[in-house]
Amino acid sequence: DTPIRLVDYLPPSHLVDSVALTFRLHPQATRVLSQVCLRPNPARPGRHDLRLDGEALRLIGAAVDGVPIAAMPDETGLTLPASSLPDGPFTFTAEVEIAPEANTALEGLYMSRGMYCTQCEAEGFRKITFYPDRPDVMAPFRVRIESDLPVLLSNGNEVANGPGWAEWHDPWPKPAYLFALVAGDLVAHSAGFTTMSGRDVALNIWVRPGDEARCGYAMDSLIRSMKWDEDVYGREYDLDVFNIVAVDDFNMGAMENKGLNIFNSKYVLALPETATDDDFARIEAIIAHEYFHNWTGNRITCRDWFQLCLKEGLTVFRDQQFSSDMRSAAVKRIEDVLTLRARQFREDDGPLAHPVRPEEYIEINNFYTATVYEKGAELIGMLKRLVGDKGYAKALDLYFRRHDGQAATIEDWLAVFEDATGRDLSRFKLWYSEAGTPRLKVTDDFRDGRFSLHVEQVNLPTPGQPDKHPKVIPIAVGLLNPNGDEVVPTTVLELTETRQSFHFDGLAARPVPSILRGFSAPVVLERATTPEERAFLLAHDTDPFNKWEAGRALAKEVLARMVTDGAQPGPDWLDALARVALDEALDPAFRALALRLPGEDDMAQTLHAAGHVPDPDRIHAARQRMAAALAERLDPALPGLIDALAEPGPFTPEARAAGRRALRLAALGLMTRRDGGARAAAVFRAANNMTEEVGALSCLLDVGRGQEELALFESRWGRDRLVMDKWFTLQILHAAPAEAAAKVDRLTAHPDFDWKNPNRFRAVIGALSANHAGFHHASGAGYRVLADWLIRLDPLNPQTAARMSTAFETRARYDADRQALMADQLDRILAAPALSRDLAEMAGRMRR
Ligand code: B3K
Ligand code: ZN
Repeated sequence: DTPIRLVDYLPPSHLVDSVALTFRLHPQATRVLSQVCLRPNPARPGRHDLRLDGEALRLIGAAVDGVPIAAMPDETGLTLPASSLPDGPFTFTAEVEIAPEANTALEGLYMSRGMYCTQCEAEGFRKITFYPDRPDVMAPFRVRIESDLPVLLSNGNEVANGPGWAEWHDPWPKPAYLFALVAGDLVAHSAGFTTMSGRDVALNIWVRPGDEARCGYAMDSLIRSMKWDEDVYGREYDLDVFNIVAVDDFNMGAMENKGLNIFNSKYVLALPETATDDDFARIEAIIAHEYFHNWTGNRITCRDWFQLCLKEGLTVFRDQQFSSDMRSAAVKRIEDVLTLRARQFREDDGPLAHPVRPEEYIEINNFYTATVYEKGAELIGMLKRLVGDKGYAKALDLYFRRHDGQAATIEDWLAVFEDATGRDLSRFKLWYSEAGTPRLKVTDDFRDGRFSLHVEQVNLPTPGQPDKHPKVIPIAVGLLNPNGDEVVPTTVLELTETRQSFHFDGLAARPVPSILRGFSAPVVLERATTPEERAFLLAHDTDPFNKWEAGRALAKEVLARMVTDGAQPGPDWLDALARVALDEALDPAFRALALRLPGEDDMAQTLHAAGHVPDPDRIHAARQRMAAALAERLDPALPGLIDALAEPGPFTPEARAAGRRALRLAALGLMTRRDGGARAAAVFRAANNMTEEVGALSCLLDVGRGQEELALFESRWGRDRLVMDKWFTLQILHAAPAEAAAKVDRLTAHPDFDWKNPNRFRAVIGALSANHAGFHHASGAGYRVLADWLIRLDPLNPQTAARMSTAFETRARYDADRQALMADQLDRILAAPALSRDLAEMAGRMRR
């Protein structure tokens, strides 16, 4: 397969003025009739062939302006020679047959437990009919669905219906990747919203009968999102109806199809008894994310798939803003940075590193990555910091005004900021084209009242990019007096060169700097500092992110020493952490985050960066000892903490209550290491919500107990798919390192292990790679069982198989034996017969 390159972009040969589709639904033989009105694109002068994408379609017949044509499709589509086409507007009609029931890839039109649904992003529409399937071809769609199923949905507004059919019209021109169709035996949880200009919008969340009582939180999140986008961005909804459908078989989280968002049911359905606080937070964020796409993605879309971050980075940034407004901004920022480091820094550090705007791909579905999404969002955050809140608001207004209805590029996006603020962003643009996480080396000195920070940026090579340039890096800094008061409030320093010094004058004493406040740039800060200084910042920093970060850095240093020299954690760290954990003046959610020990994969990454070869077993053992030491230090306070944090009254999913539960469970985890699990077993039995049920069970499994509770859980929830996913995951996640692979074998033999369901597959196989010491067990059994399952899944569902193969991306960190074992498995994958393009690209990049 040859790569597609950004430099080869050409505007489409033809534009589409309108599309009319008729679907005669049938599980094995759905007929799709299409009528596409096209005309030559004035931006591509001359006469051109028309290429229509189409895959796995049985062509029944096609015509141009009503005259049948003898068309012979190839593997990927159909070419209509220029000579056969009128030089003005014309209509292409076609009838094709497809088999949704046989579609296991879950891309295009497929079936999930008796219901028809679609997933077209990025290139799934070509599995539905022949069409110029590229995002810069936008058209209004009219859709007729014929089926005996009671609920028939498509994009836009419903214009007519009758027994066995319905017609939909979407007036907003859109690319084919935003097309959607749903047909099924569904019921709606409904509500309404009046927009700021007075338009009444019907809101429906469509689910299987029986699930309608689980939609309340998603609906509430949707209404808050709609209001927030009006208040903060001035963006209003633009159709009479907004439909959301929950689907059990879905490759990702959700999809922003115009007016008809399709969701993995996991991110819609929630009751206190079935969903954890994390589930509630994710539902809120994903509902918001997909809704926000209506403007950043749908009204303004991407010119080509290289521009994916234009919609994804911006929309992630917007959903992060929304969640921080709904919840605690400090806690949200810490959680986002934890994810960024765990997923994006990891990606940037290995063979899969790529720029936020990639320059080539083989399979675009492989580029829905943490780099495009999460680093893409960080770039927006940096831009906002550089131009200020007012400049950002002006730029966004201009963006919506200038590009509404268009398929835009990163150049367009940056030009809007330049035009709105007068700032030259040509250097900033490097963030979009160069991969890798910059390292900042910072030293300081103090002389005659002047405090200086000397900053050097190091941009290491990444695959295909040996030479890098210095980036524009906003570094938010504050200075604290030795007594803990802030002498210099947060100031943004702009690093633009490889080396630069910044000075602060008129200081009475040497201050303690708080650097990279709020994590103002996606970089690794390297600064030799003392544990005392970290403890000081943990106690006194006024910036909540850096307060947490100081404790985090301290914990990582302590843990690193425990791994490398077998040391025990000293009293200083334990005391500093205990003070934060027990400080009633602090937000419980923040205290819970402070108590969360660094993860094992994170430690492996950190140790590797510091020049060590990480040993997964030693990291695991050291982390266990660290938890035990912390439990011992906090022992006297734990029962009181657990009692005091019990929530009186009924469960509410809001952030305050969730924060209290998080701290309570953190304390329970420590207590379990002291009392043998008695308290956790009691909390498990008394729980009236899934957060505490699963939380207490995790505490028990973590110390090798909880078998009885697991059985109880299974008998209670055996018929609930979403809850049972948790049951599967927990057992793998908490399996002892030597037992993890065998546990996968046992659970994949369980009658409820439905490997064709992506949620269930991820619940087991995905959990294995999240068990660091288990996956990397020296026997190689973890690597083998993962490869076995990827090879098995790939022919059915290449997208999910390819995504999960990223477990191997950290190969280069480990010892030669483990590296060889992983390489063997990648070779096995690469040798699999009929390997998909998706998995071939991923395994190939990781094997290089
Ligand atoms: N845009 C979709 C992701 C599509 C993934 C295609 N493989 C969901 C989202 O980011 O909102
Ligand atoms: Zn998105």
